[in-house]
Amino acid sequence: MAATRSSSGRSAGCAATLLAIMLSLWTYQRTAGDVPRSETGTSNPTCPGAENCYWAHGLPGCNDPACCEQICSVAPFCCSDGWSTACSDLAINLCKRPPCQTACGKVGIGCMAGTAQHASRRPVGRLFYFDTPFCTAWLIAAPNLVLTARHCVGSDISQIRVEFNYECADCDISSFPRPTERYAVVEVVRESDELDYALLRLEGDPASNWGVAPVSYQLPIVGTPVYEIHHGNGWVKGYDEGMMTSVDIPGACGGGSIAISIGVDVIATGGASGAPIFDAANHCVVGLCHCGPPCEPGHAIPMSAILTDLAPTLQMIGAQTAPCHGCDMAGDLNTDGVTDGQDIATFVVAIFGEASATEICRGDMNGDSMLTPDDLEGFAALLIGIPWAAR
Ligand SMILES: [Ca+2]
Ligand SMILES: [Ca+2]
Repeated sequence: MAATRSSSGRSAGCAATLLAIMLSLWTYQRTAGDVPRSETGTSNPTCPGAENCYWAHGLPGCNDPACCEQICSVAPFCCSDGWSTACSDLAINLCKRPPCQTACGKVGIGCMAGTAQHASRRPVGRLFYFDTPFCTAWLIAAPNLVLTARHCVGSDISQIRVEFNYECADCDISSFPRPTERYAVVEVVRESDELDYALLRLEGDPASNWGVAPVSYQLPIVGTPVYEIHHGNGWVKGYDEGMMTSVDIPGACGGGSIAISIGVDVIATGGASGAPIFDAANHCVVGLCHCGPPCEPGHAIPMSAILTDLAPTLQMIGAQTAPCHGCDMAGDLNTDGVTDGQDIATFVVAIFGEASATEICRGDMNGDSMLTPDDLEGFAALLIGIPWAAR
């Protein structure tokens, strides 16, 4: 979601960056003197600490020994008083971050491999402005339409790119992200300040490879379990889950023109703006990440409002969004409305290949949120008409 929109948050970030540059210059001058570390006596007994270096947690030190030493040598209060936002900003700027580290301590999407949540990730990309990762965007209609937050769209659209596949295959933060594909934005099709969204057209046909996310016209009720797939901090694709906590009218985060937003206790942080919020029951997008404080619960714009506003435009340009099939048709993997023998081939392909979220939620007969050969027994029972109540 958005970085906090308050001016104090923004100026604090700038000040931290300036401080980081000054401190790194100072560190460079110090190390240029070639004094061996063992003779300086600066090794800090607090390092390593218990918590991560890249976000504030209030405990002294952080868990990467080299990074902890480095930061506390230039900012001793990080090891004495506690790891504040100033310390995590320094770490982000000065330390060598593990390539598969995700923002705010959230789960990397690779940790979800095999689940329907993981299958929802492919249409989600990161948005660049002048080669800086800035926000999250996702494919909403074939062949090339993406949705993001309006406040993510800079004035020079020739400098906007959307990159897919910046994610890690598993939970190992020291591994390396997958190869990516980047697409230029060629047109802003429609945008709204009131609903903080922008519909962008990319070059080419990215949807043929990355798919599109199904969208829901329903306003979810408070308490609905949701999850978010995001590029918080502009880092590798992360995952966060929670629930819808409120319906807010008018908008949150000081956005006076915002018509409606929903509260969600999934993260709001810089870079996650524009991320899709999925309904955990049917894996359809119900919200667009809008604003909130760093690494804290925030606010989303409901897709029901965005789609109502977008419908005439989509109709005019002949773009079709993916309908929200949900999980209500158990066994109907080819989504033709009936569960019969024609679903067998799709079922087998989905088990042994990469299943879509719809395929997983319709084929997961034993209720473990995964599609595996263990689900075949329940599927067979369904086909021959034996009641199956495992999920
Ligand atoms: Ca079927
Ligand atoms: Ca299963």
